[in-house]
Amino acid sequence: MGGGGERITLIGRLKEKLVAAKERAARERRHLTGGEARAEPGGVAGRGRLPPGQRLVAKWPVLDLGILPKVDLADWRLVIDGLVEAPTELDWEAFLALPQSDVTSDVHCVTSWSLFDSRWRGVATRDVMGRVGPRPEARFVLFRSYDGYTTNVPLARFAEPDAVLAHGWNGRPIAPEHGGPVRVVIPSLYFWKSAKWVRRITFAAEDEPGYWEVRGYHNNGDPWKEERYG
Ligand SMILES: Nc1nc2c(c(=O)[nH]1)N[C@H]1C(S)=C(S)[C@@H](COP(=O)(O)O)O[C@H]1N2
Ligand SMILES: [Mo]
Repeated sequence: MGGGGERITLIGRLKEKLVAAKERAARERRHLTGGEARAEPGGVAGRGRLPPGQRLVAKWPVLDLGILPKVDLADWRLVIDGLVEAPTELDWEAFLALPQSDVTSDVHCVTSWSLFDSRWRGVATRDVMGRVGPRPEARFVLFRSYDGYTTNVPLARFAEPDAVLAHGWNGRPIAPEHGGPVRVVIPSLYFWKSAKWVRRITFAAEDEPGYWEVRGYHNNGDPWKEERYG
């Protein structure tokens, strides 16, 4: 066997180890503190800006399944389907032709780091909804990504005004390892709910737990309620 094959096997094993470690953390309910949110200067009035059990980081960590899907802009497509009036497939040009928004928000990862003040540029999920027209029966939104990852959120979370399909971060294109060309950002939920390399968004009547949700993570994932593990 050539070196390439061995390398793939090694990466496969490292990936299995990483996933196993995260599943173990979920089983042992690690990172659960039950602590109080610390008051932060400049925080939302009446509550701290750092959710319970979180600590602030200065640099944005990379976390994923260890697969970096290569998505050329020429081949990139985003499918929006399910319970909508107008199922849509967007190429890169059509995506950029949608209204573009800039939203600043904080990131809270279940592994307990938080990052303040990311400036996201992209298409607000409300504008996506305006384009496809979800039917009244649609109550959940399911994401599928180019690396095979999946995750699920209630429609109400998807529809929040600061939720965005982002292609820019702090004035630059989102780096491939952080989910570029386009990732989901839903600031009110733990970051595992924000699918990187998103390729399909499906509106549904029924909920469908995603990759981490079936491996011990909480189905809701609200950092203010410390919904880390299910
Ligand atoms: N497509 C995809 N999206 C993903 C993941 C993944 O493995 N694949 N991991 C999730 C998890 S567990 C986290 S914490 C964040 C990490 O995003 P970051 O690497 O940009 O910090 O992405 C989330 N979105
Ligand atoms: Mo994560």
